[in-house]
Amino acid sequence: MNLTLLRFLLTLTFLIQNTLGFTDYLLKKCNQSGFCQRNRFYATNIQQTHNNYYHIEHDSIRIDTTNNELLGNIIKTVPRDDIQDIEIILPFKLSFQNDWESIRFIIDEKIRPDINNNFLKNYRYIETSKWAFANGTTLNNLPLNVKIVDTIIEQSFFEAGSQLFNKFVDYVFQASDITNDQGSNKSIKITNDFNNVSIILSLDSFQINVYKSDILLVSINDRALFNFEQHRSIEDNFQNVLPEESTYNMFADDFEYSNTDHIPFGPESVALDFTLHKFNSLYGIPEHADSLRLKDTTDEEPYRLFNVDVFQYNLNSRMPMYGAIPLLLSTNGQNSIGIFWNNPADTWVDIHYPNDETSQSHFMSETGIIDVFIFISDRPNQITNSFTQLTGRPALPLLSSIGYHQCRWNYNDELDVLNVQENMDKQDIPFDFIWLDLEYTDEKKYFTWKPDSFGNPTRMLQKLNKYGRQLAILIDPHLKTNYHISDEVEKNEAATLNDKGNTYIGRCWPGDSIWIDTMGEIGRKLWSAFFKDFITIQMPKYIDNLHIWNDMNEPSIFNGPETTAPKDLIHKDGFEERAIHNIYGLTVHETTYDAMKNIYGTSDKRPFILTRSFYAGSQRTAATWTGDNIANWDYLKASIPMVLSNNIVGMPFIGADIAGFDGNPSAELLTRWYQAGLWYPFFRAHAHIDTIRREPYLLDTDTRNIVRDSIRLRYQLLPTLYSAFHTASVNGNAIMKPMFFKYPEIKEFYDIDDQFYLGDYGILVKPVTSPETFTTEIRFPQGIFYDLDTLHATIIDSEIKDVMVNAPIDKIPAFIEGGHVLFKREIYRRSSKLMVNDPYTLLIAPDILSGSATGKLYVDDGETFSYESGEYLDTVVTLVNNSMLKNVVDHQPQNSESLGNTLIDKIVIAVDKNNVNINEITVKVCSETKQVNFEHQEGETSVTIRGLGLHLDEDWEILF
Ligand code: NBV
Repeated sequence: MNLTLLRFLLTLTFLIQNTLGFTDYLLKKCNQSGFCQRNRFYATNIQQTHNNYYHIEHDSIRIDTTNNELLGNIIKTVPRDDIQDIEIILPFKLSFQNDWESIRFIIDEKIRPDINNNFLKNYRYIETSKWAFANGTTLNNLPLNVKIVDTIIEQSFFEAGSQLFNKFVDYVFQASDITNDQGSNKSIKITNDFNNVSIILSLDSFQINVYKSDILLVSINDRALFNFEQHRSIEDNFQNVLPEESTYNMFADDFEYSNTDHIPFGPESVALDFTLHKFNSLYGIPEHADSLRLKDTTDEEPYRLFNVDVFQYNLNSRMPMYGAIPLLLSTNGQNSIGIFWNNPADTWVDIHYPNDETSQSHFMSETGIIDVFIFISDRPNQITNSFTQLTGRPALPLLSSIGYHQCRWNYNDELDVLNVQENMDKQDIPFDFIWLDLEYTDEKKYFTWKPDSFGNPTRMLQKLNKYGRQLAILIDPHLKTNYHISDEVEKNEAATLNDKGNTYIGRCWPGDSIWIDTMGEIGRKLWSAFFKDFITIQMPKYIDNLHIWNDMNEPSIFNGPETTAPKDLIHKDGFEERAIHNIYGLTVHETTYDAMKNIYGTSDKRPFILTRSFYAGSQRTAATWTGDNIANWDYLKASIPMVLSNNIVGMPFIGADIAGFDGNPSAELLTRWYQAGLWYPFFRAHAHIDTIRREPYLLDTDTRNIVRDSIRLRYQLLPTLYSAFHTASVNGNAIMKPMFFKYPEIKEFYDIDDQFYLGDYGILVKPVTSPETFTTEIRFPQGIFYDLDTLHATIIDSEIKDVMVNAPIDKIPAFIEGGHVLFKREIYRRSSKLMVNDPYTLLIAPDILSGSATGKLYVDDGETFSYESGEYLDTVVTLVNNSMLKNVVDHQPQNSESLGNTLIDKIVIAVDKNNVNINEITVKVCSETKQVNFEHQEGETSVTIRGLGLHLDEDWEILF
C-alpha cells in the first residue's frame, strides 16, 4: 500500500471515529413510532374538541375492606352513529399506602378477545411489580374514608366513614347514592385517618386531584390525555377509533428498521397526563444524556424510555439509552412529589411547563397496564426514600467496589493483567478492581476462558488476591450458537423465542447467538447453574475475588430493530418482548447476583455485579455506568447530570467511563476527568479496544502525579464514602447529590447540574469540565465553606452567592461546608483491603454561627453480610459550640475485630484564619484533663491535634 493511500485510510478512520456520533437514524422518532405518534395526535385534538369519552360507572364503585382498595370501572365509550356505542370496561383500583404518603392506582382492560395465538397470554402484562418491587414487599394499604361530593354546589350527598364500610364489607355504591344530577360534577372524596393526603375522583370524567392538607398538588388527566387503546381486530378497527384518534401503524410498523414487527394485539397503548400545581421543575426518568432539570418537549422529541445499545450516544438528547427508571420527581420547597409510572414497555414522556408555576407530563406506553404511584412528601430525598422502600434499597456494596477500577477492552492475557498490577504498584497508585472485557473468552463464548491467554485463571485470581484485589469479567446474555452452554439452553427450552415459537437467533459479538430467557424460572435456574459450574469447576480456589459484568443486556442485538430485540419475541409465561422490554436486563443481572451469592455460600461475600441495562429495582443487586461515551469535554460535562439523575431515583451506584470510552483524551481532559470521576459513586476508567493505552502509570509525569493524587483522594475519603453508601442502603439517599436536593427551598439551585454534594457530608464539588479553564464559578448557599485541600474559608452571608474560585490544573474545586465532620484514612496502600488496619483522621469543619459540626461513620467488615446480623459500628462525632468534641457510639458489633483499626491518630479542625487566636488547648478526655500538643501557626487554616489515643468505637468527650 502506498503511503498516501495509507494516510488517507488513517484519516478516514479517524474521521469516522471522531466525527460520527450515534447512528440515530436507527432509532425511531416519536412520529415514526405508532403509539407515540397516535398519543400525541390524540393529545392535540382532544384538547381542542374537549370531548370526553371516559366516565366512572357509579354502580361499580366499591370498597374492598380486606385489601383497603377502592374498586370501580372506568367506561370508555366510543360513539357510533350507525350501531350502538361501544363501551369498554376498564377496571381500576385505588389505594393509599401506609408506609409512606402515597396513592396508587391501577387501570387494566377487562376483556381481551382471544387472538388464537398459542404462545401469548390473552391479558396485559401485570407482573412488573414482581421484578420492580423489593422482595416480599406487601403494600400496607390504609383504610379509606369515602365521601360523595358535588364539586360545583359543594354539598355532600352521602357520607361513609371507614366505620360504616367496616360494617358493610364490600359495600357497593348504588346508583341512587349519586343522584340529583343537575349537571354538576359528581366526585368522590377519599381520605384516610393516618395522614393528610386526600383525593377527589371525578366520576363524570376520569380525573383525580391529589391534595395534601387541602392544598392541590397533582391533577391526573386534567388535560384529558388519558388514552387506553382497547383490544380490537383489524377488521373491527374502524368501529373502535375515536374522531380525535389517528390510526397510524396500529397493526403494522413501517419504520425501516423494525418493519417486521407483527404487532399481534394491534394497538394497545396506555397514556395519561399529570399536572403539578405550583411546581416549576421536573427531574428524573433516566437514562438520558441531558440536563438534570427536564426540558420542555413541546415541538421537540419526548423523553423516551426504551433500553437500547447507543454506542457514542448523542448529547443534549431525549433519545433512549441503556436503562429506564420511570420515576418523575419535583419539589417546590414546601412539598415534593414523585410519580412512578410502573410500566416496562417502550415509553415516551412529554414534559411541558405552561407557566412559571406549573409542570406537566404526559406518559405514553406501548402496552401494559397503568400502574402509578404518586409519592408525596416535604423534601425530595424523602421521595427517593419512599420509592426505594417500595422498589428496594441500593445494596450495600463491597468496600473494594467503591475503590478505583482499572478497566480496558481488553487486557490481553494473564501477564498483561499482572503487569498492570505491578506498574500501578510501582507508581504507588491504588486500585481495587481490574477488569476483563469480552476478549478473555474463548471465541466470545461466555463461561469459557481463552486457553492460550488465560490458561490458569485461579493463579491469576490468587495473585490479585495477595494485595486484596478483585477481578471483574464480562458475561453477557447472548450466547453463541452451537456450544455446550447454548446447546443446554436450547435443550431446556430456556431461550427467548421468535414470534413463531422457535428459538430466536440474532447476531451479536459471537456471531449467531441465542438469548437466555431469565424471565422464566427454567432460564434463571440454568443461568445460575452455568455460573456454578464455571466457577467451581474451572476456578476451584479463590473464587471470591471474582465478580461479574453483564453488558449488552438491553438486550443489544446487532441485526435487531433499533439495536435491540424485536418486540414480537416471546418470553416464558407467554408475554411479548414488547410488554417486558425494559425489565429484561434486570432479570439478567438479578439472576447473576443470586447465582454469585449462592456460590459464595458460607464465605457470605457480597456479590458485585455491573449491569448496563436497568429498571426500577436494579439498585438492589447491581451497579451501572453511563455506557459508551466519547473522550471529549462535552461527554465529561454530560456525565455529571446523568450520574445525578440516577442518584435521585434510587440507583446511586453509577459512574461514567473515565476518560471517555471511545477516542483518545488529551492529557488535560484525562486529568480533569479523573478529578471529576473520583466523585462518581462508581469510579472506573475504561477504554475502547481501538484506543491508545492510558493506564495512569503510562501518563507523562505531571499528569500522572495529578491523576495519582485524585485516585488517592478517593481512597483517603473511603470511610466517608462508604458511610454515604451505607446511608443509601438504608434510605435510598443520593451519594452524588444535586444542590436542589439539599436545598429544595432555594429555587436558584433548580437549574444547577454542574456542581453537587457528596451525600450528607457537606463536600461541595464543581469539577472543571472545559479545556484551558483555570477558574470556575460556584453557586454557594449561605454558610462557611472550607477548601477541601487548604481549608481556606469562604464565608457566604447571603442566601446564595456566585463565587469565582481558582482551579489550576492540579486543583479540584471542592469544599467542606461548615457543620460537617469527615472521616479519612490517609496512608497510601495498594488497595482498600490493605487500609483496614490504618488509623483515622477526623476533619472537623465548624459551622460559622454555632461552631458546631457533626458526621456519622459506618464501619463493618466491608465484605460480608454479617452486618445484617448486627456486626457493624455506627457512631456520630459532634462538635458543640467550638468547645466540645464528642463521639457517641450508636451501635457496636459483637466482634470488634471485623472493624479493623478504629484508632484516631489525628484530628484536624478547620478554622477561619482571620478569626482565631489559639495559644493552648487543654482537653478533657474521660474526666482526665491534660494539655495537649497541637499544631497551629498564626494565619493557618487549621488546628491539628495528634496522638490522643482515642478510638471510634468508644464514647469519648474532648473539652477544649
Ligand atoms: O465488550 C465490549 C464493550 C465494552 O467495553 C463497553 O463497555 C460496553 O458498553 N461493549 C459495550 C460492546 C461493544 C462496544 C462497541
